[in-house]
Amino acid sequence: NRPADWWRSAVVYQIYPRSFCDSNGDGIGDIPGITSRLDYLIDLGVDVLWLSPVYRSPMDDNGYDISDYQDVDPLFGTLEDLDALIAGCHERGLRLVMDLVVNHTSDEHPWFVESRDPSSPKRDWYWWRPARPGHEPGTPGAEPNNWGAAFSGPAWHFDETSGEYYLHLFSPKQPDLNWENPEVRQAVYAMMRWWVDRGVDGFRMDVINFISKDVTLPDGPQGPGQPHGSAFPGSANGPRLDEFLAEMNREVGLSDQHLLTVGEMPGSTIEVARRVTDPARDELNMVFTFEHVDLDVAPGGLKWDLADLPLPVLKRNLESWQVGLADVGWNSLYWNNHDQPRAVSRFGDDSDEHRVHSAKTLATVLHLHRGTPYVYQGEELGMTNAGFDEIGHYRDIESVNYHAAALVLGIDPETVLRSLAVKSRDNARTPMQWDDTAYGGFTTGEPWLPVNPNHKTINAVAAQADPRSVFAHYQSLIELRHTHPVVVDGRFELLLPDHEQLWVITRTLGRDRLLVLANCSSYAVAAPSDELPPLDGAEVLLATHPGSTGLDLAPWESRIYALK
Ligand code: TEU
Ligand code: CA
Repeated sequence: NRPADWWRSAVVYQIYPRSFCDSNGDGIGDIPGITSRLDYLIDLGVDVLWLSPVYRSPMDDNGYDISDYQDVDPLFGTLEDLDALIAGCHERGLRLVMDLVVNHTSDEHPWFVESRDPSSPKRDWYWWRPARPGHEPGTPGAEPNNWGAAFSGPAWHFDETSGEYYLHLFSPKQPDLNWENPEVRQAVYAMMRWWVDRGVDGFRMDVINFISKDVTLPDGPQGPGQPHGSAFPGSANGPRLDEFLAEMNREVGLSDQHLLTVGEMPGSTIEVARRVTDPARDELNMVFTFEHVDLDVAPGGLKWDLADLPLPVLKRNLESWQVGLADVGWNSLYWNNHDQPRAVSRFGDDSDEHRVHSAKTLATVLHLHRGTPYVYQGEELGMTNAGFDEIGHYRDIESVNYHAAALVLGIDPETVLRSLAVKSRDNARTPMQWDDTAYGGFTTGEPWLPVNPNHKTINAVAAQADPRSVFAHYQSLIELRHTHPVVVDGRFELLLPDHEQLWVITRTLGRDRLLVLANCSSYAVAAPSDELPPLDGAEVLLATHPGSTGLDLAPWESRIYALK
């Protein structure tokens, strides 16, 4: 029931279950809540639902630390609830993609519990290493190596049971699986087949380029004053990545069954993506690159070290991926997810004056690139960053740990709070804003994370009633993709690459030629007519400012033209 390559013309909607819709008043979103909102997704027009983890988990990293891959955590509901959601999707023509988190498990997974016994047959399912006294992780000359973990601290944790250390690239409660061990790989494939048999239509694969590491576990670069070295490049994009992905594809029937597969690949390059998404290699359909969401970082700094981002730098990065994958493979397209701040606050202008236009224009630009677009819950409403101004509001382990570590490093609290306000993952995790009632209609209880007070005006009910809403604009973009092959397959070209305010692209397929003219700034700008194709007589397919036709563009004004 899945045609070949169906995912090339699809639009994927990501749901972070904890924050989408609470059906039982405990303040935490759940699976029955999602099922109750499927008609909203049909109204938006999306084709696929990517569900962030709902598996049994201690919730150290909000479900990306899994203790049972084949059961649903009671917080989110039951396996029967999930079967009902899958059925609810399929009867509406929606497809459901699960989040596959297999670079690591929870430390409470039975596999790891068993592995802690040095004599158990599962000892080699994880990365266990000794460290000589005086060379403990985090000390100069650290053993097994100098890697730091993504959520602060060393990437090695001491285990009393065996007196050895285990590797965790994320929290100590997320031990890395050893994919060099064929037993690990077969256990993962068996679990994947179990989900495919249950009716899922694909997988989003969490940090999947980390499953192949440099098995010598070499030290990473360590700047002066940095307590740990980088886990890159040793922990990712290793020599067996293609081998493992091709084996997974064969063993699970990913290509045979036309399943949608998207690999999340922090630190991957276009060169890796060309290999991994090459259809002839039967590995994955597409990957999530991190290059464009790592651009607004001070050189050599962490995500918290803020830097401005000139538009030409952003434009050229997306262009490089368009060009790099034009003749082989396929792109994913995203501004947001549960790990990134809200696009309209980060790349747009979330002031009352410009929020709607900038959200629409950012969507127009992204959705007119070549690839499969991903819409993150609330992005279609123009939801904004959280606006938290005290550490007590934050819940995310990455943010809370960074705050503590930064204070120890002597960084002043105001700077830390400023960094969190701009980049914390909690910015994307405030509850979905359904209506203007208490807690935005997300819950009848106390929400696990504060609801943004702007839900009074930014909410789904208001948006669905307003033909000029961001929601309506996303509906039009999705409809355009479903009705115009040039949007899916047209050759991409970036015009005026160095212009600081204008983002101008064309898409060409046979005689069909679209042009996007976008003012991605909060200032009016005059587009240089001599550097644009002739626009007179061209049809405007979608515009933020209907009726506005001249080349003097208002702040955040954009138009999609069908050229003659
Ligand atoms: O994210 C991978 C990842 O690298 C992100 O943690 C990213 O580097 C960071 O959040 C940016 O600040 C995946 C999941 O999407 C994320 O939610 C998990 O925390 C992580 O893997 C571990 O499973
Ligand atoms: Ca609930």
